[in-house]
Amino acid sequence: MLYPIMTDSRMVMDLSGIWDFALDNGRGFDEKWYEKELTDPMTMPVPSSYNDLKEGASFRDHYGWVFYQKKISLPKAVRENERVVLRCDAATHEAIVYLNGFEIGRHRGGFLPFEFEIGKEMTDGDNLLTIAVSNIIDYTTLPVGGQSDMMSGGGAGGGFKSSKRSNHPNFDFFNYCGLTRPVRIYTTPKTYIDDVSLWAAVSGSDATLFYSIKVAGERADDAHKCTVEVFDRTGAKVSEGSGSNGSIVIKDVKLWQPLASYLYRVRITCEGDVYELPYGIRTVEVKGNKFLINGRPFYFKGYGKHEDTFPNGRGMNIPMYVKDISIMKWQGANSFRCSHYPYSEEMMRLADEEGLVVIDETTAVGVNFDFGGGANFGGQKVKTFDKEHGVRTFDHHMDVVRDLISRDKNYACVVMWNIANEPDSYSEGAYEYFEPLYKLAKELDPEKRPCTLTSVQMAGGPDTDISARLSDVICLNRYYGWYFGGPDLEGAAEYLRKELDEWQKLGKPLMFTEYGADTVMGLHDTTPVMYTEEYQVDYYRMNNELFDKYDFVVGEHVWNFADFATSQSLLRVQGNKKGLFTRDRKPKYAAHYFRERWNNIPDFDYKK
Ligand code: BDP
Repeated sequence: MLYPIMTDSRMVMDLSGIWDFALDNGRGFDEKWYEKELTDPMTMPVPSSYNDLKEGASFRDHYGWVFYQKKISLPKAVRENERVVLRCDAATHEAIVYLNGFEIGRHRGGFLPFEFEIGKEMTDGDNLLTIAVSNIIDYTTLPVGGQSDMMSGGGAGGGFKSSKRSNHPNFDFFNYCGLTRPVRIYTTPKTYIDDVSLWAAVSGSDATLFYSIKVAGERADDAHKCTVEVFDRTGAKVSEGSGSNGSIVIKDVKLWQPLASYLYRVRITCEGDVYELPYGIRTVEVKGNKFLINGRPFYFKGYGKHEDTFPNGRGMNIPMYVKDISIMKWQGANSFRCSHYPYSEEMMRLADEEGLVVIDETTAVGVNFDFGGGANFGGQKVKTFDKEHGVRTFDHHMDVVRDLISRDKNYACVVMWNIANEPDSYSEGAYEYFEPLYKLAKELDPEKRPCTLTSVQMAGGPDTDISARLSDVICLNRYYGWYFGGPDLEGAAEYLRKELDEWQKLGKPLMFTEYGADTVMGLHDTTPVMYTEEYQVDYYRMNNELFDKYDFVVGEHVWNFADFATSQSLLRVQGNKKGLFTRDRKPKYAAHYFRERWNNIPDFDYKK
């Protein structure tokens, strides 16, 4: 799906601002709140998560639907002569869109865009736009929610069961929701460029740029006259071609490099529609036990992250995106992972422009019933892929892979697709569940980027974890010295060494996509104890010393870039405290330790 932009043939209208808002009291749909203006609405900014913006636990933890409303209008000439599209960049986790009381579409999944044509439904004067958004998570949604509190350490103990209906995330981040990214109206001509796929091959100093353009709308089936023009950073045209499928050569290509981005501008003109996108040319390849970018062995230095800031939760926060990338560069990092869902397109475009390398991830977190000792159906232990009671996420998971690749395939920053975070990749049914997802990703990605899943510690080694068979790069989330073995760092190191010895035999590259220790800023000790800033540094030193000994370890992503909000539990002190930075981006002691380390590790050829 194309990012909405203004061109000679397209307009974009941003609906950001204060909307009317109401929590559903259980009667919203019966009383058809979407048919008329909400009574006594609250004020609510879009884009944002709503949870932390008003006081009280019943508001923050509201379970179910909410209604957003705004009046919109457009000049008649635009409605009649153009194709008018309403685009919602993210509604967490499900949305139903109404215009003037009529449903115009619905969408499942909270982190990817969706759009509907609305031109024909719009009338003169005000039009009432209502977007109902649900935050319910269960065994059919991604991320996955449960019927009992499934996170380890979560909830009150002693067999206490709350009678309150509420969400029980099977994942470790606060279930922020709402219209978290922009809602926009854009126009195109009636015959329009629907999709553009670009990919490139580099040979010597030249590149071949391949393109495939999809035209849709009124005259979709006619023969199309498309032109493709490529401009360099100075605005000079460096190549051009015609037709909706083809290839062109770019002489003396300037490659997109980690931390040295170079973006061409590709302009497509087709049947009166014009679309432009920035495009970086680079190659990615897994060869032996190395991860190559532009033919050279790359070492990932960086983080697992969250879209998480106060008070807008997972709401788009452009200044913080810019600040985060600035901090990453200060620290000598070169990459991050979009844990645990696709990030906003603004962040992806920024990463492309700033040269940050990105591992792009689906919303599949919590596809694992082992957390908290097994999913609880009246005390029975249920297997994740149990035919009767297991997850029902597969079809939706396929859709998410499809939509993620459709949205992000043209970003140079994206070097790998992560199919799922810490799924059950070790029990019966796992291979059958995951193999088609990997296959689909390879099929759909014009560039055929490497695919992976980030493996949970319980998955064990290559004998038990199906990732060994499916992943191009083995990605491990490991907590040796924290959940496992902490505070005995020496003992934990022995286990980590043994595990690395096993994986090494596989001959694939491996990276750590999570490792970390909760650390409350301001807690110190001369002899480190858990939760102090000194322990966090000792923990990382122990792990890093081992990573450095293995040449097939191609990267380290700490968990986490910054502290972040979670559900409440005995193991969470006002959130997850594994950040190198606090939630407001102040460095802990470990941030300085990594700054020193990473500034001395080259991006390429670290391990010869
Ligand atoms: C891993 C998860 C991550 C958690 C982290 C932790 O992938 O989402 O936040 O552990 O426990 O299991 O801090």
